[in-house]
Amino acid sequence: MIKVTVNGRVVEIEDDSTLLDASREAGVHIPTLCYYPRLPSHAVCRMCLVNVSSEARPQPACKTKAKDGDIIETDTQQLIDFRKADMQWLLARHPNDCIRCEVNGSCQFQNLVCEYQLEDKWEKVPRGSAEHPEHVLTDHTSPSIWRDLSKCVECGLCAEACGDAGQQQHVIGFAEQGSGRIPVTVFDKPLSETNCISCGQCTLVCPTGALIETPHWHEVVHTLDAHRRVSAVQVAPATRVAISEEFGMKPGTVSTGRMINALRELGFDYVFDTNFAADLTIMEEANEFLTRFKNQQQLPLFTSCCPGWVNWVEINRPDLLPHLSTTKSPQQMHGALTKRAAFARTLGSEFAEGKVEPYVVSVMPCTAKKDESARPGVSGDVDHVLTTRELARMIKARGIAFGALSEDAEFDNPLGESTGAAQIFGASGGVMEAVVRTAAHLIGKEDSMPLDWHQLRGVDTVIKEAEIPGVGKVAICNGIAAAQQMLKTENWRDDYVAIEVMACVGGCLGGGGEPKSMDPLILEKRMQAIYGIDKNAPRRRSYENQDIQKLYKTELEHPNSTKAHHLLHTHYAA
Ligand code: HC1
Ligand code: SF4
Repeated sequence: MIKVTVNGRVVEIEDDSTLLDASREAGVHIPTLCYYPRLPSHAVCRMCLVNVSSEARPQPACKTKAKDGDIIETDTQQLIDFRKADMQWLLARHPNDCIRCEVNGSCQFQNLVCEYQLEDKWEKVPRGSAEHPEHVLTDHTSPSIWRDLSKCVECGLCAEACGDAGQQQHVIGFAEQGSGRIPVTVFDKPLSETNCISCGQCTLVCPTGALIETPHWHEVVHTLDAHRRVSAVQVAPATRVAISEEFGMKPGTVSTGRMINALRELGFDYVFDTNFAADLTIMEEANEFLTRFKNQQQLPLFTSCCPGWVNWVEINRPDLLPHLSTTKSPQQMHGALTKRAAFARTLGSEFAEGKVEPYVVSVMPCTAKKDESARPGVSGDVDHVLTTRELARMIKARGIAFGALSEDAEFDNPLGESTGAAQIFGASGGVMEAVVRTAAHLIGKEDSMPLDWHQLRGVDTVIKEAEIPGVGKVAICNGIAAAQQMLKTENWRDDYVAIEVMACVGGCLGGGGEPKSMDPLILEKRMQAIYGIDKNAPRRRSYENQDIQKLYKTELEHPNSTKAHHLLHTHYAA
């Protein structure tokens, strides 16, 4: 440990801490635009410049390591003037149409302009217009991600998140030098024509509205307001452990009940749980795996509920498509059941026969789920996909006091019951653990196998593995970069019988549609909340879900039946 003094306060910090860590420890706030806890600091925005006694000149606090005995000053007039001048320059290049911007109220740049009370008084120099008018600034071609580079503050975080430090897709990189610097795609292609997998990690780190999820919430609000259609919403496992952050609650706060109540206040007629379909996915996928295992075909089986991963395989490794599970993702299963089966039937023959369709919305922590809902073969089963952030925007727009809502509420049925196994889908390793729990039952080894597979959990390990007695080794790729790393090894085909891949580190709880957070431990906190729900669940294996058992009896016959295949399985295309 070392001791430093920040604005007169002495604090003790870890040896390799930065000046920014020291300031935070001292309760001193320093503004940042290009800093994000899980990415390397590159100190380009200069907002965090501070004076430090061991250096002759001001240093960027996000990148500079603190030394024992340092005296740090963050608030001299010179530093404040420098920050203001820097922001003034950015303001002159910004469109400032905040009033209708999707991130109005949660934009780091807007917050700083307001805090420092800057006027938009310099001559405007719009992005891309002067030296390099050829760059495409607005791009709405992707079903998942919108770009508006007129709002870019050149922090570089999108390129980091998409590049070596993050997803390793390298779809976004910087072009030009100096004041014309701009993040572009290869050859300035629209995003829909690039190798973008729609993971949304670039939107998660963008401090402004330059990169956002393709917004659906306006249409959802208008459809609900008109109240002409019977409406149903499903909510993903990772949303309930993160949405509280949007309303100032402690990270890791579980808000299942508040969220259900908010969705009812927004006007949804039925509030269902994606977790129901996660249990059903397990029934189909565990049986699919055991059939492949018996026949020793198409092994290892890759999970396919992460659309970012499916996109990656289709774009980069179509030879692996036969390894993907054909089981639909829970989002799409739930949509199909709501629109065309179990639920539609409860509404009467008009609905069951498809003459009238319920309006179906899903709330997901993921931007790629928008993309997935438009895939050939499943398109139309989910009408609109909202990210966790968009749901929070809707709740705020309607003035619903989320924190004051009761936690006491239940999902509607028949598509609302679920087990702990479904809940852990939201964490990296969770899908595999859920498969193993039910597969153990199917092969008669439930009593000799553990329920908790701690080797498969956690956010820090890139590739996790476990030996399933009598079956073989399974692996978890924690992020798309981990999957790429595994596929470069020689032996993955022989080493494993099944592999789970989630494109975002941490799994869906780290998804590109989750609340933006500067908490370095945010993934751990959300993960703890997920396993807490599982631990306290009365049933923790998917096959124990009573409503799923009923569904097989009344409609689907048995897992992987012809009927189940028709409704619950899909295909992939290169
Ligand atoms: Fe996920 Fe899934 S777990 S993909 O991570 O299989 O998005 O939360 O809803 O579909 O259930 C996401 C989360 C989610 C699906 C499920
Ligand atoms: Fe890169 Fe993912 Fe953003 Fe696409 S969505 S540009 S792959 S970070």
